[in-house]
Parts: sequence; C-alpha cells; structure tokens
Amino acid sequence: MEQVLRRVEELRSQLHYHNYRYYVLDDPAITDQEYDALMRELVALEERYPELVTPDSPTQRVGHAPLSQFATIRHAQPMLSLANAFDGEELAAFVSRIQRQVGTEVEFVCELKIDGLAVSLDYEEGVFVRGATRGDGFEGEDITANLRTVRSIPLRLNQPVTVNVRGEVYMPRADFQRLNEQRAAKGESLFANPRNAAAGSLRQLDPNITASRRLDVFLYALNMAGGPGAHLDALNFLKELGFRTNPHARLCRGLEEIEAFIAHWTARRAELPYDIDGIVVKVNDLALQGELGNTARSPRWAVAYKFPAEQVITKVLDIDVQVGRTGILTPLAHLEPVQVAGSTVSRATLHNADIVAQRDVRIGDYVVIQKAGDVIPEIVRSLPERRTGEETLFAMPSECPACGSEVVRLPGEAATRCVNKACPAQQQERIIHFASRGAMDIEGLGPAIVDQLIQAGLVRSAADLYRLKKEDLLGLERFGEKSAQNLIDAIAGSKDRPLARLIFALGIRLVGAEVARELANHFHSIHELGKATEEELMAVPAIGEKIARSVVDFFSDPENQRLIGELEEVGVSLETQVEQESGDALAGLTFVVTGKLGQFSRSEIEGQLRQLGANVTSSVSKKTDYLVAGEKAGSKLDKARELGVPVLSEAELLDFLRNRGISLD
Ligand code: 3B8
Repeated sequence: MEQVLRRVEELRSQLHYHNYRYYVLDDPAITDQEYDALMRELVALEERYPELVTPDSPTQRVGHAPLSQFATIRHAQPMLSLANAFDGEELAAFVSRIQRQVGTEVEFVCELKIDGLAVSLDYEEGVFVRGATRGDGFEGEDITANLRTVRSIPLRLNQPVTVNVRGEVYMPRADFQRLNEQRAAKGESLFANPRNAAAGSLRQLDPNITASRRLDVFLYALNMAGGPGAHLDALNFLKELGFRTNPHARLCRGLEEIEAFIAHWTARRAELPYDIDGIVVKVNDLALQGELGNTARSPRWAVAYKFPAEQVITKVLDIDVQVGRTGILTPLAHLEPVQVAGSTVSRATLHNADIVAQRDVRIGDYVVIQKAGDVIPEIVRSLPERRTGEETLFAMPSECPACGSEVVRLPGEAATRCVNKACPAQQQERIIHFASRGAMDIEGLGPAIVDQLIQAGLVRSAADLYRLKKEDLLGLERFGEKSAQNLIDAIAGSKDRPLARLIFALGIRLVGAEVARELANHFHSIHELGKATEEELMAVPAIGEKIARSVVDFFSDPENQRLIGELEEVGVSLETQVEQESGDALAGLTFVVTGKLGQFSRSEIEGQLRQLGANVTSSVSKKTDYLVAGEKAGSKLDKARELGVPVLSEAELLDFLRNRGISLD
C-alpha cells in the first residue's frame, strides 16, 4: 500500500509539473502520448484505490455532477472594478493626479486589459479550494467546479501558501471561432464575441460543458499577508507559484512611456491571439497603492485606458418604442446587422425623443454607430448626404404601445412615460428585473420565460412566481419535467436572499444595488424601511433628498404595499437574516490584530472580536491564540512566527468565524 501511495504521489507531481510546462509556460517537456500514459496510470490506481483520491489530483478536473444553482460566495476583500479613461486627456489627468499627490516620480506598470471575466481564486496551503466570479463586487458565484476544468488554473501550487489571487478568464479568439462554427453546424445560437463565450462557458451548471470549451486565464493580483512590495514583483511571484501571467506587462516611468506602451498595443492588438479592450495602468509600489486607497467602486491607484470605440456605418430599418419597468418609453432603432467591436449589432438605443431630434435620425437613414466594450451600441449621427427622400420621421407615440394608455412628458424631463401602473409591459420589465442577477438572481428566469409566463396568464406580479407549481409549467412550450422542476427550485431558492438584494429587486426608482445595500444595513427589514420618513432616510450615508422621496413614494403606493404583503405571504424573507447570537462564541481566546486589512478596518475587527467574547490585546505573547495580520504586518508578525502563534489573514479569519456559524457584515 505504501508503494501504491508513493507511486500515486509521484504521478501527481509529474502531471502537475507537465501541466504547468504545457499550459502555463507553453513549453512542454514530454509528448502528449507520454502525458496520457502517466494520466492513465494514475486514473487506474485511483479507480482501484478510491480512498487515495484527493481534490487536487490532476484527475479531478472534470467529472463533477451538474449543479442546480451556483452558491454565493462573499469576497473576503471586495472585488473592485477599474475606473476608465476614455481618451489621452483622462489618462494624463490620472497620471498627474497621482504624481501631484505623491510628490516624487512614480513608477507605473502597464498591462494589457484582457477582455474576459474577472475571477477570484482561493488556495489553502497550496491547494485550489474555491473560485468565484466578481458578481456585484461583494458577493460572487461559486464556480469552483467549472474553474477546475481550466487547464492553466493550477490545482496545486509550487509552494504550500494560502493566498487569494485574481485574474481574467478568457477564450482565445481561434477557439471562439471554432466553437461558433460547431454551433452553427448544429443549428445552435452563436456567441456574439469571445467574452460572451467565456462567460457562457463559465456560467454552465454542468462542468462537463465547461470542460469541453477551451478557456484560459491570466492572473494579475495577489492577496497575501507578507507578499512582495511591488506589483511587478507580485506578478513574478505569481508565476513562480505556478500561475499563468501575461508576458506583456511593463514598467513605465511617467506619461510618455505609458503613452508609448498604449500606442504600441493599439497598433498591434489584432496580432494577439485573444481580445483586449484597453490597457491597465497601475501604480507599481504596493505601499503607495495602499496609501492612495480605493473609492467605493474602484482603486485610486489604477485606471483602465479604453481603446476608442469602434465606429461603423449601417442602415436604420425601423424605430420602435420599448416600455421600461418605470414606464419610460425608449425609442429603439432596428439596424441592418453589422459587425462592430467583436459582436454583431442589430439594435441601438436612441434614449429619448430629444436625442432622436438632435442626432436627426430618420427611418431609412444611414447612420454611424459605435460600440465600446460592454456598453449598449449607440447611434452617433445620421448621414443626411446619403438620403434618398424615402426616409420617414420618427415621432414618439401619444399612447403607450403596450397598453394604449396616455403618455406624459413632464416639463424639464427628457423622458416620456406611460402613466398606467398596471401596464403589462411595465409589469413584465419589473418581473424581469426582480429575477435578474443582481436582484433575486433566479437562475433560468430570463426575459423570454417571463414573457411566456405572463402570456400564459400564470404570473402578473413578482409574488405570483412563488405560487407557481411544476404542473403549471409542464403545459408550456419548452418545459420538460426536469426544466420545470429546476425553475421551481430556483424560485423557491430565492426566498432567503439577503435583504439588500430584495430591496434592489423591488425596482424603486433611483435605488440601485449600492443604495439598496446601504438601506438594508440601516433598516434591517422591509417593514422598517417602509415606515421611514424622508428625514430618517436622509440620515443614511449616500441617501439624498431625491432618493429619500422616491423610497417614500414607493412605499406609500397601495399597489406596492400589496406586493410586499404578498411576498411576505408566499414566504419571501423581508428581513436581515439574524446571525446566531454569539456573545461568548470566542470566550477564552486571545487575539492580536495588526497591519492594514482590506474589507474591515482594524478597529472594526477588534470591536467585532470583543463583541464575540474574545480578549483583544495589542502585543503578541505566548498567551496569544491568533494573530490576525493584514498588509505590512511588521514586527508583530515576526514575533508570532517566532513564538509559533497561528497567523490568520482577514479572509482566513472570516472563514474561521464562518466555520463557527458567525458571519460579519
Ligand atoms: C484592481 C486591479 C480591478 C482590477 C485590477 O486584464 C481592481 O487590475 C481589474 F480593483 O479588474 N482585465 C488587469 C485586468 C483587470 C483588472 C486588473 N488588471 N490586467 C484585465
């Protein structure tokens, strides 16, 4: 047996190493046949001795059973996104702001901005344990099983470190083209661009499908207590650990060198085997990054320079009007399909009647459209010189195209609205929003299914969703036994979403995901929120007069009161889930907290630990049970190591608490 174990471990080491040579270094050391022979031997041994299988074995990339829904993972440190610079001027402003703030010459690192999907990977003692999407930045989806199938994501690192790393998963352009060719041959719908193909592949509930797609990854961030002091060193360290990093990152001193890097890649980006949508410029010194800090959404020490939006000419076939969930009528142009910025565009928004007039867009016109990355394509201007006289003017309808009610345009507002709150188009949009990803996140309940449910008379409000039975769905087109059950399960599974998501899902005007989070933190239940006055609302940070009024209006509307009553009736949780009361959960344990933490401040963590009954002291001694160490932990960390006191990162502390049924918010 000992011999078997030794051989199994030897095979795993060799396979990990050759995997790394092949997928990360792009420099294989053995032939595919030799690799396959090693793998076959390991598979055979693991089949004979299943007790020897470990999660980081190279055999464990595929073979997981499909899930019915992704679990939610809270990021130990928020996953922020980058602020954009759309032209040279905005870039120069970023560089000079940093230089002014710092006072001396600053080193920057320029990187390609990979057009993929941000992911966060956790390793414990060198073993890949968890991977998540960015989600709303605070919580993402647990896509561990799918990420295991990505060959360039190591299941085991070259050193037994506990780290969180972040990067971008993407699909190489050639693989994207091949995938679409295969899909076309099978009559399946095509992905618009490699980014969507990567996202679609990673969000598969069945990891076997993900495994059949060629995805790749570049890592660009390392979260580790006591790691390197500069970004470029962190990239090198990532590579040493066994991660794939992009080879084109460069140190740039000052604006001129940054501009040269941008010019170089603007000209050569088509030669890369993957799509990039810009250049990321980062401050190199991590201590300096820490000093510059973050805004709520993005780091102040980095910026994404976006390549200029690509423009093309196409023809407006028609303009119709869509009714949104708040009743706003939006003119939408139907275009002759064209390729722009990597995807096929056949529609573009015209925002409102003023914009249609300003840009002088007529039905039948040739127009210049542009699209930059994710944003909805836009009509920039019309080309009057190409008119034939056949073009027709567009006018905003005087009645709602969905319900025939009167529409109004208030003085001073650009928007035209349908005044009928019961308008079916508005109800439909409200339900679509309710079920959407940032809101109640009901997997499988997209616009087409909502439409189907409304058409069938099964659903009129969000509360009706929770009253659906499997039998109701079985009568509908496209539903089978399994898909019907999946949808019912997904709907039922959304009853206990965090309060912030529910508040966002209600679709209160001006209340986005972030404001919803503030409101949830402050009021703890829908009923409390509904009772709040404008003054009480304005006492919450980030809530101004307009939002406060909108919230009060929402809750004073009898229709909305009825909706909330019904949601309660069907069992949707309207309160913050009360965490286990745990005043003495950590009694008898002594903690020291040091260094700069990410999600919480040091005093917040200390306060929370004390509330849980822990003893919190300021110096490390033999009596210390745990040292919680952030960045730049310094002498206390050295002392803890010397005394053998266990050291926890912030993420590890949160896990430690979670394992004891405690979560901090
Ligand atoms: C901080 C640093 C977000 C990003 C970041 O290739 C942060 O660095 C980020 F909050 O999204 N797409 C990159 C890429 C993306 C990011 C990044 N670096 N190279 C990318």
